[in-house]
Amino acid sequence: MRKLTNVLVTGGAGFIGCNFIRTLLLEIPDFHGRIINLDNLTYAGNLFSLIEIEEKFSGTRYFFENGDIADKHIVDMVLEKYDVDTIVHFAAESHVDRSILGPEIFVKTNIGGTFVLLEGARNYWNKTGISKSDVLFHHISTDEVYGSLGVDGYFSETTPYAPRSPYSASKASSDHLVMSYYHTYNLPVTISNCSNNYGPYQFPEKFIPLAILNIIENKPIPVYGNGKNVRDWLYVNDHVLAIWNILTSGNTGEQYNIGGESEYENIKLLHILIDIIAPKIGLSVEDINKTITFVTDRPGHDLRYAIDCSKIKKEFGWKQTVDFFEGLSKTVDWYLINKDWIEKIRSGEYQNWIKMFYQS
Ligand code: NAD
Ligand code: TDX
Repeated sequence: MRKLTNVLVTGGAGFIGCNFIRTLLLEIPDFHGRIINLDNLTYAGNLFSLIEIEEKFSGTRYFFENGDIADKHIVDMVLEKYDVDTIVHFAAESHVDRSILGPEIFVKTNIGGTFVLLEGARNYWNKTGISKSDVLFHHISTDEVYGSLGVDGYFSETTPYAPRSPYSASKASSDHLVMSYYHTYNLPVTISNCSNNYGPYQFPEKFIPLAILNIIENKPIPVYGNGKNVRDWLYVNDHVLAIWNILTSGNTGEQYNIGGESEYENIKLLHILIDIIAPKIGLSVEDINKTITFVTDRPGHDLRYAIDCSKIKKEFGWKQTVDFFEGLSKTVDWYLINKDWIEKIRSGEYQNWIKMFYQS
């Protein structure tokens, strides 16, 4: 089992990154290391998601560095200051709709930032002379790199890349860069490509939290196109546990697909969500149904994603622990309880984005 001592988490103030940090420090007794969270707090990054972690571990097992992964000086400084041996790279621009409106930052962060991190790791680990078996660069990627499925079939680790949005193209490029560092420089890397995550702390630009909040606030719920697009939903904590398996036992140079095996058409998902939420907020299903609003489709909207995750199941015995109904119900409860978190993230930048998106 690989030992993780000084773990650099990039993008730890975002949705999956904060769940990862919380789980490692609060729920995994086998993890004894320190976590350094490098995040430049874009609209999607929020330290409010890590208050408990700050209180319990700041200065001992948790450290926050405010900085851009595309800034070489900051990356080099952080690697050296904390003598980093493991990098878990979440930081990215992550929303497809934003990439359609403004692709440039996706290229800068997702491609440029990944390049700076790879170079930093290569140089720092060469300089210290640490054994290759004691370091790892793990890159978090997406199933969207594989493109769009028809009604049949699954994405496996050998499916050819065919990204179709600026977001997925930037993630595909970063995956290629990561693998090139393995083959060319023998940098110990792993990559995971996962399906749509949902759960606590997700920024409400993504479909599930957006729908939950709009239902609670009696606002229209936008459904793109005919609502027949299919996504494979993975509860965020199951994703985190899969990453933990890869970090501790994954083989370098390998790619692992992580999926929920829980496929739903968007419109079907929405009806399930409404059935779950209606009794919790004392509204009728019929009244909430009236707020479903079909809107213009996303350009290049991928029809279907579905992951074949047999490799990670077979190699690590990993499996999903939270089924979709249970996960959705937990997620709804979380958003109902955590109103202060919602208030916080709705200030400033968030408001500007909502205005820009809905007026365009
Ligand atoms: P997110 O948008 O919620 O969080 C991204 C985080 O990265 C934020 O904290 C942000 O401040 C930070 N960040 C952005 N640019 C940065 C930069 N230049 N320097 C430092 N920090 C920066 O994203 P997420 O949903 O948590 O996704 C995390 C990773 O997982 C991403 O790489 C994404 O592509 C991938 N992924 C996400 C999903 C999903 O369903 N959310 C699915 C598959 C893959
Ligand atoms: O308002 C909406 N209405 C709607 O119908 C939004 C925001 C989305 N949708 C649809 C588009 C998709 O078919 O719902 C589906 C899910 O949309 P998103 O939540 O935006 O996710 P998606 O585009 O599938 O991408 C997500 O999964 C893969 C993440 O945002 C990516 O970071 C990840 O790589």
